[in-house]
Amino acid sequence: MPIESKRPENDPLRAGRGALVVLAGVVAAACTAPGFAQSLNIDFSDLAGVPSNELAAAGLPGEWNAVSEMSANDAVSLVGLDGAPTEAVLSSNVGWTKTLAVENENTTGDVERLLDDVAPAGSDILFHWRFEALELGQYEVLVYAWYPASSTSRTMVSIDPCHADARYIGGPWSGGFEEGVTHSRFVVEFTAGDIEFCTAGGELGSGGIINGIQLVKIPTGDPDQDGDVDLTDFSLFAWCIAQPFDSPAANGCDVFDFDHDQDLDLTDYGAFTAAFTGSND
Ligand SMILES: [Ca+2]
Ligand SMILES: [Ca+2]
Ligand SMILES: [Ca+2]
Ligand SMILES: [Ca+2]
Repeated sequence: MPIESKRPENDPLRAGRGALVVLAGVVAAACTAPGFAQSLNIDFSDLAGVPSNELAAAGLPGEWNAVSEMSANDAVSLVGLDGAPTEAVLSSNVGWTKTLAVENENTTGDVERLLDDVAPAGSDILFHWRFEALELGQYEVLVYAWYPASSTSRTMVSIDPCHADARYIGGPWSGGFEEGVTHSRFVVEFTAGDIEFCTAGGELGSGGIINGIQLVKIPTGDPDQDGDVDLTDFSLFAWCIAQPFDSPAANGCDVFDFDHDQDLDLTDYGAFTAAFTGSND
């Protein structure tokens, strides 16, 4: 069931970090690294290239999984943003082996490597795309379905249940990634089973396409995933804030990076305290 969520505004207040690090030092020795957060980038087709890990698109920067063919219902293994293997897999109910590259004059570099090549995503039949073995939690699901050859073409994207809440993605290039034009954005809670979304042609008989997918795990402040944000979680926050700041994802600390700016600072601390519920026990 899709639910809405709101990100905190990006407002880095790095000046407060020193005090937090001191606090972190008190509890760091008692804690070990959590290994939770899980966000993923997927680029379909390497004909126009595969984006570098600098490209955030509408999600987060990091390694892009290159997927240039799929067999029906066969699971494709995925790496995380740090390039390390994850348990997560992607499958499609329809197999495909051919992809298409189309040069669009408005796109260059990493943007072109993501958008100027496409995989098929259904015509008047639905493609069911399924992520499994994800970590539990809330995710943004960003589905890129911008056809570089035509500003009038549309691809239907909908999320489970696959006939509800359909979006029709496409349109003239507006200078950057734009929800509704280059991609659709859904927020879903993953509790068990899978996250499934569907694609098809935007009009009966026309072909749908897909450029890529990003999953962005939404920070909860609850790394032990027991449904509360309490002092146990705080001790992990304190451990995390003492870690090198360029890699919260690598440490599994991005569960606390509420503003998704790849650091942990006073902004994230403020969001953490706002999320604090106390123990459920
Ligand atoms: Ca590509
Ligand atoms: Ca281009
Ligand atoms: Ca907790
Ligand atoms: Ca942050």
